[in-house]
Amino acid sequence: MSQINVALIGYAFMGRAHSNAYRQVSVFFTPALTPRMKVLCGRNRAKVEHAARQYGWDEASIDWRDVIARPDIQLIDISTSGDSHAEIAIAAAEAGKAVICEKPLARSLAEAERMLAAVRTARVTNMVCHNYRRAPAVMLAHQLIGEGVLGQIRHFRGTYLQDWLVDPSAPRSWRLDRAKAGAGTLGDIGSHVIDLARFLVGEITDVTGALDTFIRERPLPDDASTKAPVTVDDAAAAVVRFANGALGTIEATRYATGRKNHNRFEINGSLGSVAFNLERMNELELYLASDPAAVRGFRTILVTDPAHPYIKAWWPPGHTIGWEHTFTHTVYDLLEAMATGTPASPSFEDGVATQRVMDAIERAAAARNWVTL
Ligand code: SOE
Repeated sequence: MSQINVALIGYAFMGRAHSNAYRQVSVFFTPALTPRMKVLCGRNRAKVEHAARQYGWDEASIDWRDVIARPDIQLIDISTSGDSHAEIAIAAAEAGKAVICEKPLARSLAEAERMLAAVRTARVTNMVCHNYRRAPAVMLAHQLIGEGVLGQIRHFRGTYLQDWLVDPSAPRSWRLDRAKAGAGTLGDIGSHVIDLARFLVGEITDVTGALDTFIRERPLPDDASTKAPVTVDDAAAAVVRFANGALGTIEATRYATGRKNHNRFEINGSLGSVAFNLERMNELELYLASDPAAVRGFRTILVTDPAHPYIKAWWPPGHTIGWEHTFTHTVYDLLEAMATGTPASPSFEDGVATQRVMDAIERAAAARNWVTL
């Protein structure tokens, strides 16, 4: 088993989640490549040094360009705010490094396309971190749909509901600034729903939608007495058509009072349906029209059996797993892709496809019409 050196840029929420994944992956899985947690990189020296010690990285750095230039680094992980994704990813690709980038891939479709061009030219492994593909219950839904168990897919109904902006005094973080984030709720969590829709049902061909910003100014994070404008959407709703004829709805909001991380989808096919909710992520609901009438109904599968995707590596049946495991699965699959030279998924190409749907929803919302992709 050979080793690769990883550099992670960004040490906040996602940096911590990714660090945990690199630490766990070889403890539970046997990846063909073992990741060495070599360098953690961030802008604030004291904070990044502290985080490096706490998360278990060998070194800390405050200059991502230095890190990318190092010949001993093979994988660059971008867990920064959206405004630096493109610059870092393009530099990493040009230096011949494999890249994994947090979602949404970029702030705009044009930026995402430049990132895709860079990884294509450099022929480096590339991945966008849409970790929910790798919840075992989601992967199981993907398998069932692939095997035709649900028949012809007619509906995708995806909602990602959070409520952390209900309070008007919640700070205007970078996620609410278009210059830094690109899009608001549509990009931050709507992109996950779009990725799941594409993963589970297929390509989206037409969209219409509406966006809204309910609270237009908020206090700055480090100066509560100063308010700054919110320049992104707070909520997004879209109706979409898929190439295979399915009809879908996508809703994302940070104003769903009481909903914390309610990433839920339901898919209805001619032979059955599945439903998943991240807040009960060890379960998949399945309905099969072929069941005997007397017992027909949605059943809840506890997706913790060794027969289920990824579960063999963890605990005995019924010993549930959590949100952070989706990142470990993502890193495991990325390492396997690097080892075998096969494309990682979702790739930057998928990231661009998702970005194209987001862009179309924004255009449809602005023009109040349908947009064909
Ligand atoms: C915040 O809305 C956030 O952390 C997103 O940025 C993540 O992608 C999502 O998985 C959970 O919510």
